[in-house]
Amino acid sequence: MKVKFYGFQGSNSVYTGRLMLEHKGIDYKPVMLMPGPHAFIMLGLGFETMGVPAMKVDGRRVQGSRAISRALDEIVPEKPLFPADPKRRKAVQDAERWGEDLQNATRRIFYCAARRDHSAFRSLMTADRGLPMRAVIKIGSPIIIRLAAGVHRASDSAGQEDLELLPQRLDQIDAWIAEGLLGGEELNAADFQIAVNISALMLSDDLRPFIENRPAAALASRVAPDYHGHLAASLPYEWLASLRDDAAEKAAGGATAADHRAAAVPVA
Ligand SMILES: N[C@@H](CCC(=O)N[C@@H](CS)C(=O)NCC(=O)O)C(=O)O
Repeated sequence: MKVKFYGFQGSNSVYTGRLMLEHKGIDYKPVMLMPGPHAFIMLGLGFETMGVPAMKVDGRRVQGSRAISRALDEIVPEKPLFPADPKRRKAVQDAERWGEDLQNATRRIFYCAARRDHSAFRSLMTADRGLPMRAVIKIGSPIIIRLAAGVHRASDSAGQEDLELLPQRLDQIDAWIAEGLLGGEELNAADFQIAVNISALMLSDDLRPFIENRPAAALASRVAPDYHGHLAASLPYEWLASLRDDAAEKAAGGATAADHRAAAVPVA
């Protein structure tokens, strides 16, 4: 079997795809592209959209992390990414889809930070690349950031909303870990989809303090330990209010921000 895997350095969804290939023990040829021009290369190669990750398996094209997880279980049934039991399978599929929303939110937050500090973008996109690629990305980063933020609708208002929702999303991940849907003995497709994004968020000096003591952080370091790059603090202070409130409420006695919000709703 000949497998070619297309992506670019620093992408959260590409990292998910790579980890799943490695989990299956599949020998593959990585084709690492330059972010930006990758979009035209993907179309030129006959893929349906410009997005990565994607792979060719003996000439068959598979594009997108959720299509990749399904194709990998077809190709190599061992170490299944989706459990056989129908109820658990459905739960993993739903959590994986939910994880793709987290992936989109993570990308939008990243572009909001990168707009404010271009070195954050360069740090992720070139962590493992040689000098020539670093130089090209340094010159191209302002335009790539603008274009990619546009493609991914990473406006400031969208990023701010994603940060407001982050405590709820982290609580959901911690709850899934507690019930064994994530972080079990056998890793599943949702583990790979979700843990990568926790690792990505923890590259940010703004966000790491709100995540590092949670079960989600332990899952991230088990599943996705080698996300390289660094985002220095750059996000506006007020955008982190819901994370600060949530941390303060948890420190004050375990009641969650959601409990407080519910208590604040007047009962008719
Ligand atoms: N949700 C998709 C993500 C695809 C995606 O947006 N990939 C980015 C890289 S992080 C990309 O290629 N963006 C450029 C584009 O779609 O034009 C997946 O999980 O595969």
